[in-house]
Amino acid sequence: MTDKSIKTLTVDQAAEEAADLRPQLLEWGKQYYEADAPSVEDDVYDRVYARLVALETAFPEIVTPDSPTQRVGGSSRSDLPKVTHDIPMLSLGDVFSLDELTEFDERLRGNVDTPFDYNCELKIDGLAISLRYENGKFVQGSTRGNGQIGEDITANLKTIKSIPQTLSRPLTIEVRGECYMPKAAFLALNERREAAGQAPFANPRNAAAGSLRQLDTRVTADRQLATFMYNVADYEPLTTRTQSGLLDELAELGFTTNATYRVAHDMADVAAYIETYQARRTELAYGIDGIVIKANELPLQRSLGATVKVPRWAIAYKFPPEEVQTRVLDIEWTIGRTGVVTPTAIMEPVALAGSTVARASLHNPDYLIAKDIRIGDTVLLHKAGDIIPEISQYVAAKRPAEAKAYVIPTTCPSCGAELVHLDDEVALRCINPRCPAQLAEGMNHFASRNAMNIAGLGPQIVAQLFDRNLVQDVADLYRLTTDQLLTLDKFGEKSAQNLLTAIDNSRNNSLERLLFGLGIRHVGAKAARSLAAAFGDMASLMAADSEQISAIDTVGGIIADSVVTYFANTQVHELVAKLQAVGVNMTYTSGTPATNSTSEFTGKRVVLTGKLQELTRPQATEWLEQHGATVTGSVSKKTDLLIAGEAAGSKLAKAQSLDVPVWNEAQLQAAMDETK
Ligand code: 3BD
Repeated sequence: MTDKSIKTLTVDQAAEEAADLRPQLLEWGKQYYEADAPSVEDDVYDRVYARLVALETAFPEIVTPDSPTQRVGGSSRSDLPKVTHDIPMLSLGDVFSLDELTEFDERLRGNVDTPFDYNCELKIDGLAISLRYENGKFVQGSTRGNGQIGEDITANLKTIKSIPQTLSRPLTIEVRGECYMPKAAFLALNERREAAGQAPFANPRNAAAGSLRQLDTRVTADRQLATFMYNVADYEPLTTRTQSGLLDELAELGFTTNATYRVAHDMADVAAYIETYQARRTELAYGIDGIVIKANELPLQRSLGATVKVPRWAIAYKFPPEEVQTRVLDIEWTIGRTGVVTPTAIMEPVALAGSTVARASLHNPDYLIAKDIRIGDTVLLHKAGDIIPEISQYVAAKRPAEAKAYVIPTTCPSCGAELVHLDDEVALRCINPRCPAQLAEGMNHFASRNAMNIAGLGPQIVAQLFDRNLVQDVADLYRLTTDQLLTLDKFGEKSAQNLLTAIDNSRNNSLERLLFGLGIRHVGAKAARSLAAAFGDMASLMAADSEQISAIDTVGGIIADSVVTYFANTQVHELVAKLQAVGVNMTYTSGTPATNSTSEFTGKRVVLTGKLQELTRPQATEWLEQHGATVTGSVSKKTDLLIAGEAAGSKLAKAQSLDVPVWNEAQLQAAMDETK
């Protein structure tokens, strides 16, 4: 579906469209609570939500009080239930220099009669969370929200390994800390997202926030989130009476705490701590944006109390952002799979926060114009979230006299077609379906892991295939010969053979991989699977109308319209015919039950947890689904079987508490052998 430009809509049309979108969004939001219910891809939700916001912004008179856009706080991406923090989660005052820090210290010492220590902690760049335990059992987890009211993210938090389900002592206690995404997990996640044609996250903090508000907790589980806990709502249940002791006691209870804390007697100690960790910052596996100092005695903290929002007994010292100057040599435009053209600043390479940086995204033309960055400019460069290079501004004093305002291209740098803004998008797009750069990106997506999974076919090879005119579309991949591949850079007999085998094997993929790989707008891996399972083969899907498609559970009108629009295109028909002619499978085979059409798994709800040794998760899932099981992400009363690998944690405990049968990996393998 191509959304109509909002400028051309009448109020009535906008109201009508908004009225269609709202129940869909509310339904998707609702599915989230029913932990086991699979729902739509996040980006689909986000796009539909964004469309509704755009409609309501253009026509404020059409906003209804029950619109999903009207929720308190506004920032929540779905209808997460609210949680009131009985003891509020405070904010933290911050300072940016040692002088200001010393002022804080002097003011505080002036108000306290006796000498006291500080506890110094790293300030983790994550999201504050609160975890409630009753008699040692994890019962509820929430975001900080505005400090008074947060959101219930219990189901998501239960997927995080460092959060204990059961404490080593049966305390009733509320523990607070930071949830974050390690740098390595963040980089790997963004790589996967880009390979799949999804927008990368701007920094680990956003990635962590997005991961905690997933509709599908299996996605959260995949995101490798971690936690450091550092506070309790009320220290009464603990035995310790110091902040440093509190960190030790939390660790004994089973929480992960950050081991780098240090007790400081005076400002010289604090300054030494700051110096140490400012220098080690880039070596740390997680982002930090400063340090926090806290009066170490808990009763002293209590007697000092808080002003409106911030405690009198603690302060954050924010690191000066590590910033360097470098020169912009060029602005490069890259074209994504969907035709979005993105500017990137190419700079003189500089060392910055642990790596050499030569490129920074300028995101879109509006951003570039707003920052007024010109070729030849000297710019200030820092790392957002400690990791993504970002230009903060140009240095006016160093602007060369001849530097001219950058002229945004009007034509595609790859194919020369005119660039356009669709709807009210900030993004600039090339809408030529034959644009080689887009075709190359489309081929990368086609080959990616969740699509046709052609190992070894990466962007560099794809670019060469197009450059040498060896391919024009994805069907041409299946006609490549060894001799042709031998003409590519660094290709020998062996690599050519491996790639041909990988391409050849992908012919037999089940239909959902092909559907996802085609890159139909709004059709993510999950929707592709539902479509393939419901229609069984490509021809049936192509013959279906929007109504038939949207009749499928979990496939909404937006996806249905998009599928119909896609298959209405004659070029698409030609491509499908060509794929068929080269022998690419067009039927759904994943869900076909084995020869003995019913098995002990038919209709069973199964959950996998822990680390499997012999099988991979996807293998186990695929086999179970082929044998009629539904594999879900979380254990509930409805779960029929939990399969627990090594180091199974909370899900195992929950299954045991609900009397859900539990198998180990060997038992699953035995069942697999039996049905062979
Ligand atoms: C950290 C408050 C106090 C308990 C209030 C002293 C502001 C986010 O590693 N201690 C830490 C860290 C954060 C903290 C406290 N200790 N508050 C702390 C913190 N080691 N990041 N924060 N927060 C947590 C916040 N978050 C969102 C919006 C406004 N404020």
